[in-house]
Parts: sequence; structure tokens; C-alpha cells
Amino acid sequence: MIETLLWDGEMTCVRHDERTGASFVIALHSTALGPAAGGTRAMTYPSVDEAVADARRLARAMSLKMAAADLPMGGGKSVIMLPGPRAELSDRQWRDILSIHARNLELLNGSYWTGPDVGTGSEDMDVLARTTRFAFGRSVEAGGPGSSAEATAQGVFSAIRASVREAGESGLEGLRVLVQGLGAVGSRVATLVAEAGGRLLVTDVDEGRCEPHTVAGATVVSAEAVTRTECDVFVPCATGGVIDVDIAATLPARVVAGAANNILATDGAERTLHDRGIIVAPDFVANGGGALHLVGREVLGWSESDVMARTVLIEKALDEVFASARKRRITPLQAATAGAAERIQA
Ligand code: NAD
Ligand code: PPY
Repeated sequence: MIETLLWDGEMTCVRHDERTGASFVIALHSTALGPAAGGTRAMTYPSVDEAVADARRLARAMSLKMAAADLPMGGGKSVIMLPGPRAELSDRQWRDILSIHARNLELLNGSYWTGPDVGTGSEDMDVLARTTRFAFGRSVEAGGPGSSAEATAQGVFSAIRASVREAGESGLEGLRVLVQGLGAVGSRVATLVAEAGGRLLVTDVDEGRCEPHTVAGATVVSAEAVTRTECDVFVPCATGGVIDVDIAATLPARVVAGAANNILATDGAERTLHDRGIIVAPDFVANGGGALHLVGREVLGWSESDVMARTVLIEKALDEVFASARKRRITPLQAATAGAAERIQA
């Protein structure tokens, strides 16, 4: 019980629905800068406790992401703990689950806005939007701004550029760049890296996703061997928690910069990487392009070119984070977290 109370966020709502077998968690980490916002993650979890813990970690990262990107929103996240793998749910079951989630959003009456995340997409936001006003990222066909993957990928590419410079390189030409996860974001990052002259290594649990990149000259790495594969830049674009302290002690890379939320399993992992001289781009800065797209388009009235103009500034923001970390003799994650926390507290 005490564990449950130990969180620095504002509120966590949990609901279980007997009929669908789904459990719903909405974590509002901070509403200091505006209504909490963050995507809806739908997947299976070993327990409700783990779903709650994931929602809270992800909501906290959203508060930092919004503040780092200077957006007028707070941080939140929804987790839908599914009764079985998404692919095994019937359309009817999924519709029922979304309909409960939409009603939960209405109950929160705008304190929390959602959007797509792992396991949900624009088409699901279209469904939610039939019941609730509080869904960002509807499809273009339904009048929304569509997928945020392009903006996220551009931001991650900007983060890679800043990070390799911090590692003493003038550009990506000839560097071995290993992209883990070739979904909507990772696949686009891989293309941008190849266009910039990087030597691409790719991996995905779904091997078919590697193929378009191998045709263009990329080398495939087994998903299981990814953190033992030598590279200059490791780009996690699959799931979070890929680097724990043990992996940090041996990871054969010089730079880590990716799209996944909470790439590091623990704070200790960043310290270990830092002590080994590995440059780590704080993920909540690197992957802020998606939030710029959703909040920019839906709240601030930006065009897509406004979004891109702001997204490429992630490179400059990271230059500043790295400079501040060097000056204060702290890690880049500590510097970026302190900068975001100052904005939230102000
Ligand atoms: P996606 O679901 O389209 O792609 C994820 C890919 O990773 C899939 O191809 C999947 O097969 C692969 N994968 C899963 N586990 C893997 C493993 N262990 N090893 C190798 N590959 C694996 O997701 P996406 O939209 O491309 O997002 C990628 C990551 O970036 C996610 O963690 C997401 O939370 C994060 N993110 C995305 C956005 C966005 O705008 N889409 C914004 C911020 C953060
Ligand atoms: C993320 O960037 O991790 C998200 O969850 C996407 C998002 C961003 C801003 C509002 C809603 C969803």
C-alpha cells in the first residue's frame, strides 16, 4: 500500500471492467503547465501493479517532455491492460474497451487529453472522438492531424546529429548506426540516417520490417543480440527499458539516442553509461517531435511546417543540454530533467 502512495504525480485513476476483462489506468503526473496529456498504451501486463507503475513512469516522462518542448500542457498517460494480446481481441471487444476508455476521459472532463501510443493509432482516436472531446491525433480523413511518427522521427534524427557531435564527430558519414524497431518511427529514422551517409544496422522482432532497409544496403542484426552488437550510435525505437545497469556496463556503442520512452531501465544505467563516456540523449527531449505535432496542430493552431520548424530545434536544445551538463559536471539526463523541472516549478 505504501508503495502505491510513493509517487510524485498528482493523481492515478484505476478502473476494472469485468465484462471486457480490461483494466484502465490514467496517471496524471502534473497539470502545472496545462491539462495533462499523453498517449494511450494498450497491451498486456503481468499485473495491475505493473500497469499502474508503467502509466506513472510514462506520465512523468510526459511532464518532462512537455516542459522541455516548451508546450503549454502537463504530463499524463493512459494504460489499458488488455485481457489478451491485441491481435486476439475481436473488433467488438476492442470497440467496447475503447468506449469505456472514452467515458473515463469524459469523467476527467479535460484534466487529461490522450493521443496514440503503443497499441493505439489515429483510427482509435477517431473512435474515441465520437464520445469524448479529449482525444488528440485523429486521422486526417476524420479531420485530425494524423500520425505523429514523421515529426518524432525528424526529432530523433536531430537528436542523433547533436549527440554524435557531442561524441566528437562532425557528422553521420561512415558511422555505424543501429536502429532497433522498424515501426512507424524507427523505419523513417533509418531512412534519414542512410540518406545522411550513416552505415545502417537494423533489427526488428518482425523480420519482414528489415527488408526494405536491407534492399537499400542495411545489415540485419538479430533482435536478441542487439545490445551486444558494436556500433557508433544505438537508436532504440521499439520499447522502453532496453538498457539496465548490466547492459550499460557492456553496451558496445558511443552514443544512445532513440524514440522509445524511458529507454533506461533505471537511473543507475545512465550513470554507468556516462562514466564509460557514452553520450546519452535524454529520451524525453529526443522524442518530443510527436508532442510538438499533436499539441502544435491541435492546441496551438500550427501548420505541419511550423511543427517541423520547431522539431528540428531539438538539435539545438540538446546542444544546450550537453553544454550545461559539461559545465555543471552532471549527466545530460540530470541537466535536461533539472531544466524541465525548473519550468514546471516556475
Ligand atoms: P511501432 O509500434 O510502429 O513500432 C515499434 C516496432 O518495434 C515494431 O516494428 C515492432 O515489431 C518492433 N519491436 C518491438 N519489440 C522489439 C524488440 N524487442 N526488438 C526489436 N524490435 C522490436 O511504434 P512507433 O510509433 O514506431 O514508436 C516506436 C517507439 O517510440 C515506441 O516505444 C513509442 O512509445 C515511442 N514514441 C513514439 C512516438 C510517435 O510519435 N509514434 C512518440 C514518442 C515516443
Ligand atoms: C508521447 O509522445 O509519448 C505520447 O504519448 C504522444 C502524445 C503527445 C502529446 C499528447 C498526447 C499524446
